[in-house]
Amino acid sequence: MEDFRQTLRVRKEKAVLVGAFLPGSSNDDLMELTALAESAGAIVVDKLKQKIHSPNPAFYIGKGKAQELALRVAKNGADVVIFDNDLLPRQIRELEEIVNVKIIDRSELILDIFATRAKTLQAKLQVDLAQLEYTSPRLTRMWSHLDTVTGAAGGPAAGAVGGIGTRGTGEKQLEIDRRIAKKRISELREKLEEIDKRRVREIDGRQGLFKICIVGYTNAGKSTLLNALTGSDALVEDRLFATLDTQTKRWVLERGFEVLLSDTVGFIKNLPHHLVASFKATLEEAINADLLLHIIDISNPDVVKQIESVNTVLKELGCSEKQLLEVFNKVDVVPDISRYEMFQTLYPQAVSISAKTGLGLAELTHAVLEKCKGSLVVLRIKCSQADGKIISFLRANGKIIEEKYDDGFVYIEAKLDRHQLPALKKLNPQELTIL
Ligand SMILES: Nc1nc2c(ncn2[C@@H]2O[C@H](COP(=O)(O)OP(=O)(O)OP(=O)(O)O)[C@@H](O)[C@H]2O)c(=O)[nH]1
Ligand SMILES: [Mg+2]
Repeated sequence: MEDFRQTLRVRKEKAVLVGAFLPGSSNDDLMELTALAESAGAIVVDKLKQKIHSPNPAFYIGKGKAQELALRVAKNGADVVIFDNDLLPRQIRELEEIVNVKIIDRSELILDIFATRAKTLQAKLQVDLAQLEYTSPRLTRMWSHLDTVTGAAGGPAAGAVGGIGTRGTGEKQLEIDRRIAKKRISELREKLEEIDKRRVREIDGRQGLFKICIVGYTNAGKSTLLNALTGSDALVEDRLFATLDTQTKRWVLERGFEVLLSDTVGFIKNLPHHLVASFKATLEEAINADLLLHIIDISNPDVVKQIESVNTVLKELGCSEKQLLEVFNKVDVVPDISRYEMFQTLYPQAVSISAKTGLGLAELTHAVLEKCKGSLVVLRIKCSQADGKIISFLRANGKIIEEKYDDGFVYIEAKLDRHQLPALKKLNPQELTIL
């Protein structure tokens, strides 16, 4: 049998999409899969759908449908078939035998997109790890895949992989593959742990400021909002998973009141399990945030499912108890006003904005300020007049209510975010009373 799965990349390849719908699952025209395939660079040439009662163990879809698929692939001169469903390695093999081109499932496609978008070393390592864990049992030969791993992340395993890769196939080869994969997986885990430790230190260093994290379905407008609120230039694109690396910026809510705002990787329904696991560090901003802004693309017909998926991922991350503010974005292009009004009734607290036009951003800032202020404390402090650090800390991070000078000392009454207390205490004021 020919080996199609030497690389799972789909860039510039002609793709036929397949969706099998089980009872109860929505028959959704494969819109999201189309967007995903295009995001990965493929050209969609045909789509095939089938309602099934249960997946066929050999082909997932029915045998007759698999034969029809083979004909349509041949007719379109397609290079790849992309399934909306996650397939077992056996199903991939059997389908490839009938269809004669590479078969990829939804998780592999998402992993492929992540692999192309990863920019920082951490994101690259995370994608490599997820790909190795998910994909390696599915490859008949792994060299080209391991080559991409090596190309992306580098590392000492590089030479060894290249050498062995030239030695031909067979059972023995498969065993060697598995050993290499296992070794590489543990190397990647170690490297990620190192980076993780460094990140924890960085995050500690920023302790004190109120932390807000933008979460939401991919393409909801998270990066656009970060840019609009902080004047930064995060990448904005009309494609799924434009952002893979977290960016954190300072956001001045009002004079003297600054918070940290982070943009994160977008969520998607049925996010491959391995990806959630390996992206936990990237999503640390969400895990550590004091407030989550859940950006919802209210113009999207699939908005209900998107909200559910985001809530599911937040739950998996242990964030379901966090303070959260829903933000309806893209109100400038809402297609159906009555539907939008229904959502407003369902989420009475939600703030409506257009990150693109700036509509509603003042209201959003106000709503966020209210949430932050809920955590303000009033405190009285005594410190030496010569101690400029404490005074400037309070001026920069809090609101000074009263300031008196007496006998070489300063007595200050100020409002400060509760989360900034540890940072203030580190500056060793002579007396600190919380009122
Ligand atoms: N009409 C309209 N388009 C918007 C609005 N906000 C964002 N967009 C567009 O939506 C697309 C996605 O925006 P991004 O900011 O990249 O979305 P994201 O949530 O960061 O997406 P990922 O990083 O891919 O998860 C871009 O084409 C934006 O121009 C809005 O308020 N109105
Ligand atoms: Mg983004």
